[in-house]
Amino acid sequence: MANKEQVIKAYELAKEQYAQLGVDTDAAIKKMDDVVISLHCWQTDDVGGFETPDAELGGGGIQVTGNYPGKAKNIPQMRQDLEKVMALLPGKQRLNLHAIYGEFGGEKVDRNEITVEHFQGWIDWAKERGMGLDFNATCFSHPKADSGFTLSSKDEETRKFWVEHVARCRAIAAEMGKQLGTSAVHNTWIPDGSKDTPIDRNGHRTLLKKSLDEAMSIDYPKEQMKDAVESKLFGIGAEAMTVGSHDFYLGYAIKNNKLICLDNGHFHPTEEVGDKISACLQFVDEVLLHVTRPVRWDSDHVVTLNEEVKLIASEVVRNNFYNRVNIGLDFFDASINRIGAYVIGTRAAQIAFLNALLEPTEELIKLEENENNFERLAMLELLKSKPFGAVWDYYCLKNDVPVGEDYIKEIQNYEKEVLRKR
Ligand code: RNT
Ligand code: ZN
Repeated sequence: MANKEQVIKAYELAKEQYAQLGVDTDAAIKKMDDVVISLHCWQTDDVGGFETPDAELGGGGIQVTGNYPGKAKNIPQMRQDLEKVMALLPGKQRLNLHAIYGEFGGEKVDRNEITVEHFQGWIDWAKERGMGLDFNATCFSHPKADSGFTLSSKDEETRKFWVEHVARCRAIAAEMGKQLGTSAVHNTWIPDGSKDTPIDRNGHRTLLKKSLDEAMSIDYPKEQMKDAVESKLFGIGAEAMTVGSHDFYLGYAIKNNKLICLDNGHFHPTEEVGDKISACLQFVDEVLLHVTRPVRWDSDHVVTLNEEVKLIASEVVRNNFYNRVNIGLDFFDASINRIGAYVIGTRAAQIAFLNALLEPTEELIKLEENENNFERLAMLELLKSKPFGAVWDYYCLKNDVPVGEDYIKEIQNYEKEVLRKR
């Protein structure tokens, strides 16, 4: 168990060291209130959802690997897991739901039939906890997605089916935002693409644009819901062409003032999402982030504190983009304890933000403007060995959540007491 006095002592020393650089650690901790992370619900059960008791992720070019015991098998278990996760996280979270996680009461409710009543339980749950919700249409794991095309399908019945689904999901998101008093981001990601070289790229993109226009024909107040569209480079089984590419959606978002969703697993490995934030925000009001960890491809590994995530956090912090960047997570790992995956990944993202807040940004900009580029690089290197962990531990202590390695034991106990008994 972390020793409280030691954590405080270490923090006091760290505070002095950062003060010498002109960084106010107390202010950095305070600013963490503005860093609200939306927890993706789908790590609880490997993107299965509860349309049927044995629902599984299917198609769509995304994949879950692993069969670690203890996954949530129903909504009460899912809520229990999410409550455990949140009890181990400092700061405030939102919950990001997918449409397949409705409470369908054992009935067959198809995607073009869902309504807010299937999500009222979630809204009430979120309300009790003072949390916001975000939402996603689910355009995969469905027979009508098996052809590899949904909103961009040339089969009119299929296309209309998915238009109806997305339109309903937006209405549900608006109702969530209205009841909870905090705007829900509704994100549209579709798997559409082709394994081999297609001929009619243009035909499918024309249809996607038409479908988005139809699905988004109703305008909701932005205090209730905000639309995001998520691009992708390629998926498994859709290697040759993705209909909803970055160029496509960035264009769509700018033209229609929608949010562009940047998932850092969805670009060429040498591209950096951190670099895209300030580029996109010149032309759209807000962006949505899907923070993830691609390993060689869009593998959705648990987020860790790497250079990619640090740059993303720094770009938000340096530019005060807290109100323009919505932070969501997107990973699913079934090979390790799922609660552990959430806690590691969310804490890694939070650590990246706190780390970014402990930077003397104004000083660094001065160095840059004076072309003191040796000094700028030296400072960036020196910052890496500052006692950042002491500030993080103190932040956890202040939030009354496990400090340092203490969360490991908690998760082991939860596994023994709850997960292994499922
Ligand atoms: C898929 C997208 C998408 C999904 C979730 C489950 O490549 O990243 O965001 O991961 O909707
Ligand atoms: Zn994503």
